[in-house]
Amino acid sequence: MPDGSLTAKRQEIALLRRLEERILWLASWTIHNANHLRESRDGLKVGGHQASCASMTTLMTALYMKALRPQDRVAVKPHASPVFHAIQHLFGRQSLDNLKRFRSLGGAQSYPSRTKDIDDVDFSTGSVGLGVAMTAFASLAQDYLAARGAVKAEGVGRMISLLGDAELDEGNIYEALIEACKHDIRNTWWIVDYNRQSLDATTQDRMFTRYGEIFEAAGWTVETLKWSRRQRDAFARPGGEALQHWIETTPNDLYSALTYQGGAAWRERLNADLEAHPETLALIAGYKDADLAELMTELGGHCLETLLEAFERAGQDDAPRFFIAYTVKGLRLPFQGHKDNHAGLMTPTQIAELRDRLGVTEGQEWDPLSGLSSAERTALKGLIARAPFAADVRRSHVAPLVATPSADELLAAVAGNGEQSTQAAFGKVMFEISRRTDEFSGRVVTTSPDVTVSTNLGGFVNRRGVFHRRATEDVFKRRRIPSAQVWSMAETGQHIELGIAENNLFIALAALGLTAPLFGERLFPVGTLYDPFIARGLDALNYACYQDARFLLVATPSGLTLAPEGGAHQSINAPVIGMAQPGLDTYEPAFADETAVLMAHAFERIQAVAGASTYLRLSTRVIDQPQRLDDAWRTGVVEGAYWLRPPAPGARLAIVYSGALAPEALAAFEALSEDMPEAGLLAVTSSDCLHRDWTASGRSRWTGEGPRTSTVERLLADLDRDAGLVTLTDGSPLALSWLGSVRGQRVRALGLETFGQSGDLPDLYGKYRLDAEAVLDACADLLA
Ligand SMILES: Cc1ncc(C[n+]2csc(CCOP(=O)(O)OP(=O)(O)O)c2C)c(N)n1
Ligand SMILES: [Mg+2]
Repeated sequence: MPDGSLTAKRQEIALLRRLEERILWLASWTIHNANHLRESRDGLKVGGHQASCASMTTLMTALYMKALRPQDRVAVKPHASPVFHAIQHLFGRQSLDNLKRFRSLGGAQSYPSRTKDIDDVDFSTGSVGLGVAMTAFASLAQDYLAARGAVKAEGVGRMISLLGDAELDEGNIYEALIEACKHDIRNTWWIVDYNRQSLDATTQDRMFTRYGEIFEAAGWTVETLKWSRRQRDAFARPGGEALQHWIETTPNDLYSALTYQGGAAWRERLNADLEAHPETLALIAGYKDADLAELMTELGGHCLETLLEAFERAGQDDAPRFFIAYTVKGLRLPFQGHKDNHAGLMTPTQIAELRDRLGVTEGQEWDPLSGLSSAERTALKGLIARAPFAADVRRSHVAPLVATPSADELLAAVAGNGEQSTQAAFGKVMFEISRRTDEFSGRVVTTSPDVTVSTNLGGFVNRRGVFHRRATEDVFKRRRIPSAQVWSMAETGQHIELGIAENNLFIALAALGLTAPLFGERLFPVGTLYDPFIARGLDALNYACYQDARFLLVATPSGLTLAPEGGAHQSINAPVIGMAQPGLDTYEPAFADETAVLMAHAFERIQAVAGASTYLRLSTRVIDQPQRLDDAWRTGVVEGAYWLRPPAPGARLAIVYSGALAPEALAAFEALSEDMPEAGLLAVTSSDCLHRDWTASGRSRWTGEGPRTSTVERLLADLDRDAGLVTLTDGSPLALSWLGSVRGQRVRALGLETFGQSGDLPDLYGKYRLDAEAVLDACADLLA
């Protein structure tokens, strides 16, 4: 390299270092302000993680100021949020006011949030491990779109996760790694802030080198960034080798303790341990205490030069990359390396000391460039402006609306009376979609964790194929072996087959459900799984909803109705999980036509501005379908309930049911109507929507929005004020028992409160008191 460019490079690194110090400062000060300066009204600790931020500032400076391009997307380590906000502030994308209000209402969020932050967060983070997996599935979603020409080659971005080393304990990372390997994903970087400290303690040495081996085994390129330029230079000097060996073999906890104690402690220990190496002792003697401490602690992840070179190398190809960047938690802060530093906050004296050390002017703490010469200010501003990531490019997109099929069109797919199950109806609608030639059907993407066939997605997949970057033929088909499933794989396929890791299903839905804002291309993701196994991926489901990803989730089969499959597969709490999950509308239809109407509704909700995702809880139970006399039920199905048999005015009893137990409710109703012809039978398709609408109508009365009557208030007003309600659901009775609160009517709630077991329906419904007889007993009890 000619001297001129070498000098220019060194100058740039020096400038970047200055900038990095100011990012460290701004993040630290933002946290300090929230905890020590801003008025506290509740006495609660505000928090923020100064040590975790300091561990990552060099990494993030190198990334955001040099390596990142506008099309790249990042999931930031949750507790490095202040660093992210500080950097976006430098880019002019985060307001000073929001930094001042960090962790207060409307201010910068504690952990980066797509929906709550204004500074262009790509992926929300918070629950450690999920953001990591999210980048792998975002990469898969990008591959899917790229294969369709919807993302152009030059627009393909890197999906980057910045993670803490303790985050590597989260099993979901390895589930995602396996899936990523199967799908041969590219353009993914996982960058570990390897400070060897978790929340509680220093981490175990036993995993040392293992992580790299795990990722190499999965086909990733591993970049271990252990040493800084300064260290490599020192190790190259006489006696340096023994010093390097000493660091390499020193346990994490001792290294951390000495990092905390500083130069004199380093010297004492090194002199004792390296007694037999006179050259090394001489080398050490050449350093002043402060310089020695710096030499020992400025690891690869704190060396801009090392990081920039590594990112440059990685940019040469699209192989997935795992960076192990050695760092020190809290580097340059008074609690650096201390095992208890996770939630540590600098005192006012300590932050003043840091301010002076970094040359920030007292009283101008919010000016990130205060105290610098005007030449330096200009140079730093130029550096920020030249960052590729600073380009004024639209990064958040609004995808054009796509015409979705009407309820009538989907109803046609399930027409025909006779007996049907809701799960089969779902399969028929999906099959109908697979036959359509419209834009919508081309944008539907299905996915399932190894239960594609058993959840009735097979028909869709046969026609639309399985997506894979590498095309493969269905060998069974080629060899003419009869099979109902044709599974040829190609880039054109519209089904993403996942292994049995339900957590991955939800992360995949999160990524596929965000393609509109991330890539400007709307997909209509439909994911299926067995209802009880929603619990397996619950945090990931919450994560998907928290980011406002949009999808249709079909969980089937459900409840005790799964009969012979037994207690391990019979879901109980799923309806309540669905009700309590924001961003997800939970429905449990009983009939095929209800299922079709709800699917049309779900597709509309996917792209509505104030829409949501939908969860359909379905069943394999084949039941008689109702004769419809008019279309009034259709609105009710979407709103959450309708009278399958309307009560006479002032009726003193109603049976209320959800889902697969409709025949038992009907049988009880018919038996009852001999004595009580005025009773009603209420079909509840969504206790979730009913409940939300009911609380909203209550609020509207006392917030002065003007009175409005909710659907459930209107429906129950058809009954006598003192009427009794018998509710019946194949799950926790809690899902419907609240109905008694609407008008103060008495309730007997039937449902599952103990684990189920194998059996046939008559036996199980009898034993668990879900049959018509149980309903009639409950009615009698109410009327007594
Ligand atoms: C799923 C989940 N469990 C627990 C936590 C609480 N928590 C936040 S950070 C953290 C560990 C931090 O260690 P590391 O990932 O190494 O980050 P560092 O602060 O050391 O950079 C824990 C346990 C969380 N955010 N998410
Ligand atoms: Mg750590």
